[in-house]
Amino acid sequence: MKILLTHGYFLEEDKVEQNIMMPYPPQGLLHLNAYLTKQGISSTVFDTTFSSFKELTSFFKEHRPEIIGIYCNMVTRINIVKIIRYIRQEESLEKSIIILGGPDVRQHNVNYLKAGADFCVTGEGEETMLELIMNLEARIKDVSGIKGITYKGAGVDSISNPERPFIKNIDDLPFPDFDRVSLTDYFSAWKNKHGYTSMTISTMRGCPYFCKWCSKAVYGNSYRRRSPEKVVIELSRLVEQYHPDQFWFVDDVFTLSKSWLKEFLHHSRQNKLKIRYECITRADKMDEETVELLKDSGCFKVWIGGESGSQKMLDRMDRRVTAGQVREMIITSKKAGIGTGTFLMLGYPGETRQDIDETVRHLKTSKPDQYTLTLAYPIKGTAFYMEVSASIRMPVFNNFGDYSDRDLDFQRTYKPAFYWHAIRYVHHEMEAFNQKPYVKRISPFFIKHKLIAAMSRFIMSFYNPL
Ligand code: B12
Ligand code: SF4
Repeated sequence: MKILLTHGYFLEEDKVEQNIMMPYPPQGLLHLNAYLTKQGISSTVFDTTFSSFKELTSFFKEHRPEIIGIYCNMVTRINIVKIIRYIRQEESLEKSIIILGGPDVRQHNVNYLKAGADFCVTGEGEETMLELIMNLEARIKDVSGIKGITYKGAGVDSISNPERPFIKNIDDLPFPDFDRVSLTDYFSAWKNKHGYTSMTISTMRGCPYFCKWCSKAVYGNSYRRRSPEKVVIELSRLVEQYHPDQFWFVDDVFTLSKSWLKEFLHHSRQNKLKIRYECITRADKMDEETVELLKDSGCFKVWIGGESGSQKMLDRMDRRVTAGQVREMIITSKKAGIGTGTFLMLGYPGETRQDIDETVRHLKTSKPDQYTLTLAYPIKGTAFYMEVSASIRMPVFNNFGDYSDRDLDFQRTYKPAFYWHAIRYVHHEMEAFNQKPYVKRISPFFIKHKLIAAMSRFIMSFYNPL
């Protein structure tokens, strides 16, 4: 059977990313493709990132794939539904079977089936996709024995088979093949914007923590890790084949295991692997020794989950880390010469003006090189979503396929407009703070930022908790 794997992210539609310009190939599809190839099943990857809806549909019409596998996340949902509807109304694709996978599927499988998909694969995709394809190729209609799928049943909207257990040894999985996408397009985009190139690699699946807002739809709370030897072999091949200037480890908590990191460094040295990389981790899984290991193995930037400078908020999120630990590890990493970034969010339930002030103080004390600030949004399936579900306001166009979870609003501490000013306040306060000391008091930039920050903070004071 002709099998096509694709997704629904089009860079041309994403104005924000066009400005940031740090695109990466779709790892999930490449992992799936590599696994199927190893099992003797050939599949084509159509990477939509640098393409368009029109090009994708022309490809469909020209090649008429019998199986179309699509990766779905909450943001691309809108395009995925559009793609499904297109396939369903296109006569030449009448026989195409649509299989969906990825993080958005678990909570919305019934909606995706209603939109026209045939199968939804929850969790890890490799083994389920293989079994499903083998069934379809053998024209076996009974799929009741295939774990991890949801499908339409006679007289019912959906039937969900039991969950598939996680793959025990992820070292057995083949390396993704980046030749299946146009890496040249990715590298050109990076080079033009930043002057260097970057690639991703995944070494772990799952995370054993319980942060209430985090979606665990694919890998749950499992923690499985590839051996450092295998990771070094994959990295060495990628360096030899593609010569990227740096890597991003897409792992949830890169420093979760210190012994893994030690072995990783050991094997990197043994194989004379020299890379530059950035990674994400938690402050409670770091100490001075970890920072040294990061540095010695090539880490140039560590992103440390921060979320809030207020301990009250961290506890409400069930982060299981202290704001002090986060500050300490940002400072320690900087001292060791590693760049630092931290993620912050505003508008989590229970957050007050005082908590936002604490977040600003937290940033001023730890001085990370970079931070991101997001207005908290509840992803379906998370504990955060459950907590606020009674007050969730659906977007005006609330048909599935018209909105993503990012568009969901709920009753926060203050009215929505408050957060517009709060985000402005944090950004401008920090811009002013980050001006070089000698120009601080006279620079027009400093004065501008300070004025906007003061005005925003002043306006914030007029809002009372609802
Ligand atoms: C890397 C990453 C990104 C990169 C993506 C780069 C790229 N092109 O790969 C960037 C920075 C762009 C990004 C952005 C966002 N991300 Co992100 N990201 C991740 C991260 C850390 C790793 C993804 C990854 O590569 N995993 C490794 C691969 C192998 O796993 P996988 O993709 O899940 O694939 C497996 C299965 O899903 C399945 N599968 C995948 N595709 C298919 C297709 C078929 C047909 C089948 C059957 C199965 C299948 O099989 C695969 C192998 O088992 C995950 C967290 C995580 N640990 O997974 C979050 C995650 C996917 N991101 C998330 C979010 C929320 C976002 C943003 C919305 C954030 C924001 N506010 O902007 C944006 C959305 C961007 C967009 N427009 O699509 C959420 C998704 C939640 C959800 N329910 O949809 C996650 C799960 C983080 C979290 N825990 O909350 N992200
Ligand atoms: S936010 Fe990070 S540490 Fe927390 S559960 Fe998600 S992946 Fe794990």
